[in-house]
Amino acid sequence: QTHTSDNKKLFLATMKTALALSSMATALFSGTSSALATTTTPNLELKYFGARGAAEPARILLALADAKYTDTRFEIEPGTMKAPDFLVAKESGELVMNLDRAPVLLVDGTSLGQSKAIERYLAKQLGFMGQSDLEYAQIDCIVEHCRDVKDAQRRKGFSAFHRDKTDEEKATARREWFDTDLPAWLEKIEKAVQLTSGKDGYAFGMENSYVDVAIFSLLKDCGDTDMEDTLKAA
Ligand SMILES: N[C@@H](CCC(=O)N[C@@H](CS)C(=O)NCC(=O)O)C(=O)O
Repeated sequence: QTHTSDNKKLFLATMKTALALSSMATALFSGTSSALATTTTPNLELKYFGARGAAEPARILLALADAKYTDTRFEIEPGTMKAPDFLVAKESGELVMNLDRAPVLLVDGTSLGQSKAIERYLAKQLGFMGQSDLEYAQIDCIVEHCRDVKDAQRRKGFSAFHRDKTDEEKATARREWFDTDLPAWLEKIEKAVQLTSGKDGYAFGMENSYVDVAIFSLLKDCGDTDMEDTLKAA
């Protein structure tokens, strides 16, 4: 079961929204990955829940490269949040490399855990990590900035998962985040990207890179409740 074209269609549709910073990511699917043409992609299987979550950037990288892979999804039962196939996979030892969690990527049968390690591996394999060790590090650097922003948002603690705050405290934290904190982060990232972008629409150099995927994930792959405010902050 491959979801490459569905993923691509979803992206093309959602990327139509105009954004300042994420105009970098608008061209995400218009280019091709140069390295892919010369690289033989191994047999890949990505195992994750039937949700975007921690696997989506990896799926995006695979879709961008038109790479074939098996997209195994542990479906979550509506209402109960239970995923019986996940429990089966966990019991059978399939998820040991991510400490009994998902995602796990199988590369010709070899198991790899940790979503960020999976993303880096795929980005490198599929030609989205630049042309040299230094470019790799520059790309990695900006991707880590995007991770810092996500971590900072989590620390702000206004999502439904945070039960230690009152609704009023959450509303205040939320307002601060979207009115002040997030715009300040994005302004800084935009300055960094101005140093690495080689062409309008690309955050690094002149073609799609892992940075475009990270920026897209940051701005366009957040939950529905945060989407409008995130886009406004951008
Ligand atoms: N740092 C790990 C975190 C993995 C993780 O926490 N996965 C969650 C889903 S996003 C999970 O499998 N939760 C189910 C469980 O722990 O039982 C990664 O990025 O891969």
